[in-house]
Amino acid sequence: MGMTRKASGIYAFLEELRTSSQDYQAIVALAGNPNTGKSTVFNGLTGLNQHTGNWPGKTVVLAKGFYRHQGKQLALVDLPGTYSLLAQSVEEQVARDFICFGEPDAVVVVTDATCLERNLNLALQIMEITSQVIMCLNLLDEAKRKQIQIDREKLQTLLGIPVIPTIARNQDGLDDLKTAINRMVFGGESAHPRTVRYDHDLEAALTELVAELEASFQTRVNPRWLALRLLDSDYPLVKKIISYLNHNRRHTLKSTPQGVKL
Ligand SMILES: Nc1nc2c(ncn2[C@@H]2O[C@H](COP(=O)(O)OP(=O)(O)OP(=O)(O)O)[C@@H](O)[C@H]2O)c(=O)[nH]1
Ligand SMILES: [Mg+2]
Repeated sequence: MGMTRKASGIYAFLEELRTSSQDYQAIVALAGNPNTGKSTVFNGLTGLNQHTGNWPGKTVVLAKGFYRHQGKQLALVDLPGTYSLLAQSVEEQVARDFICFGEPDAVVVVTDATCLERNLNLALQIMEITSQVIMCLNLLDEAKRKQIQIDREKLQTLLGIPVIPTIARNQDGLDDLKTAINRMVFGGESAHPRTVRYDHDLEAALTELVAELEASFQTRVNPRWLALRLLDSDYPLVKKIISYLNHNRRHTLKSTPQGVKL
């Protein structure tokens, strides 16, 4: 992916990661609601091989680390806890920007098995952006204590993404998580996340816009999600999307999506 001449935000962060002394073959993001055990998973995976720093230009602290599994070296980024990616807070913006424009090779969404329903909101939003998603179903010991049983197989089938049960505090399941990540990133095993469908008029507009985006840009971000956000008219985000798309331009646009100034 190209870099802006004067890198800022996500591009500055990626530049910093790229030029760090550590080699890596893939970038994995850890996302999730606050307090679901993301940092515990992060620490379990990276051990002491980690650094924290500020997100360039914002006062959000972000940890990045590295680990090795089955001969592969991976970089892991511990994103701020968020309930949504329809970003209002700075934390939400940072998490969203990383997932959308950082093009991580996989996103692990860490969920709290004791209140899965609330956590699914963010999981579904991430699944709209990328098909490279794995769910880490954490705090299973707490769920068990509260006599909550989760049918993992069914959840996996319904969502269309791998679901890995963990008790991160005891390191339980973290090896399985690492293997699932490698399978997705290096084994070419893509997930097929369930698609959220909207009403007829919106779907019709989306079909048109998605075709245009696909013809003009090569992106790892789902064009359907980009089209949805362009239709949202969230102007600061639209500006970021345009800048991102300009990095991924296939050829000069003959026409622009309606209402969007390039
Ligand atoms: N019982 C139990 N506790 C856990 C588990 N995983 C994490 N915890 C605990 O849950 C608390 C929150 O964990 P963190 O890793 O800080 O959660 P986080 O998602 O990084 O939180 P934020 O960064 O604030 O969003 C800590 O006290 C952990 O020790 C687990 O599987 N079982
Ligand atoms: Mg944390």
